[in-house]
Amino acid sequence: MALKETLRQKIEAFRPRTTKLVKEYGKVKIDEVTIEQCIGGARDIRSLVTDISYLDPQEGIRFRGKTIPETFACLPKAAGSDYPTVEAFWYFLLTGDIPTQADMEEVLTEWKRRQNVPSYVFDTIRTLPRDSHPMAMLSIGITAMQRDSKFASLYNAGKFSKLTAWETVYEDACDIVARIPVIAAFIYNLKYREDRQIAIDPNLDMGANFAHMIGQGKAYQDVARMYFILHSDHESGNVSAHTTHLVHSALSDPYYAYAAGLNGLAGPLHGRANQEVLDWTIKFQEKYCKDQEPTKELITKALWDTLNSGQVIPGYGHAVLRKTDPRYTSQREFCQKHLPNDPLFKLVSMIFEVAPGVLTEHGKTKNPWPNVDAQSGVIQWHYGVKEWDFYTVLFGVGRALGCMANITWDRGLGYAIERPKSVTTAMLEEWAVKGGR
Ligand code: CMX
Repeated sequence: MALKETLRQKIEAFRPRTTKLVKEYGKVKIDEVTIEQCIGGARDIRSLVTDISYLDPQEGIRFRGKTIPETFACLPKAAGSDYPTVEAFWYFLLTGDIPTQADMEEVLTEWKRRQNVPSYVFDTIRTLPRDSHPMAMLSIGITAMQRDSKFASLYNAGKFSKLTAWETVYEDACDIVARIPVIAAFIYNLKYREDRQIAIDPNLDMGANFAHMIGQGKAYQDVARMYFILHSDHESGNVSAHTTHLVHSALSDPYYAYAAGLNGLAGPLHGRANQEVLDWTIKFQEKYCKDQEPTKELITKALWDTLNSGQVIPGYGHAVLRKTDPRYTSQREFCQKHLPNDPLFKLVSMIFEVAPGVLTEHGKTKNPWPNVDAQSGVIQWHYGVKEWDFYTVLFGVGRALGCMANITWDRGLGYAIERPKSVTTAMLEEWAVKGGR
């Protein structure tokens, strides 16, 4: 396949850069660590490398050097759509090159070949209680597929080689990104559509096929494409990307690694925030807006009630960003174009006007601006995907693209097992008195 060959050339051409940095400049300092960072979640410590995306605190994410609007503009589009196919984006994330139409179609054909999920995966998910969280179902589905891992087979056969192991990681990565939307659609139909499953349409690209498989029409196709691309990657330190990288660094195969990443994504401070946002907003509507229109005063009160009860405002704040998340802005622009009069969108827009001020007055968060999760659920809700505990699964389908592209490169460049050093509290106390280590 041409993509794999392109990737091979790129990885081989790139390797000497990493080798040279370690060999010749390995002792050059690029950061120092404070006690606050050590206790406070390693915030901002530069200790991970990725060339797939970079997150600037002011500007937001760039995929392979391009902003979100630039990314959407430069890639081949789905037929009759303003949005690129997810397949085109995958090629771009992996290689950094803008695919031609032919490159994109090759990925499309390749994913069709790979997307048949073994029936035992569905059987495994079906045995779970129907009220299991869909993220638990997704994670179990990915773990169940581990027996198919080509990387694990290679390792078990004693054929692991540092130079070529990335090839089977790539194979697993492609299988996972091709199959995960099919598993997600299965979970959706199992949980919310009385197990009425819809077969794959082999003529559709990934986003359109996902729309088809959850019983959605044409209008939702771009929602799926946009959603999966926007949620794909956010450099390497976030919980899902970092967990996937960490677990794979032990040479656990991509199935184990991504199931672990999904388990991290399921946390309310990370991917589950999109579910929490909808929950918060709908409860607000039910409590305050039965007989009246929402007002800024009512929203202000509800936000303070949340803060005063010790909870966070979901969808606001970020560990790295210090401005409105461009992934929020991109989805907001979609709403302004396609659903400007949706009452929930209007309410979310009003929250956007009020929440940053409330959070600033509250005085704790370093970033009072909205993140990706503040806007995403509204779009799903508008198109009839109202089961908000499913929203993190959608995030997980998109995040697979970034995590899988990253671990393919991790193996290509032979990154080491991750193993930071821990210290004791007594050591920190001693160094605190001495003013340093
Ligand atoms: N509402 C209330 N308080 C908030 C807050 C929010 N939205 N965001 C941050 N804070 C608080 C923190 O809880 C922390 O309080 P303590 O000092 O009492 O522990 C303080 O402000 C400082 O936090 P910070 O340095 O600004 O933010 P962190 O890097 O620690 O955390 C994040 C980042 C995203 C976990 C946090 O902003 C948050 O909890 N936001 C709400 C949940 C959310 O939307 N998560 C999704 C993020 C995007 C994603 O990964 O999907």
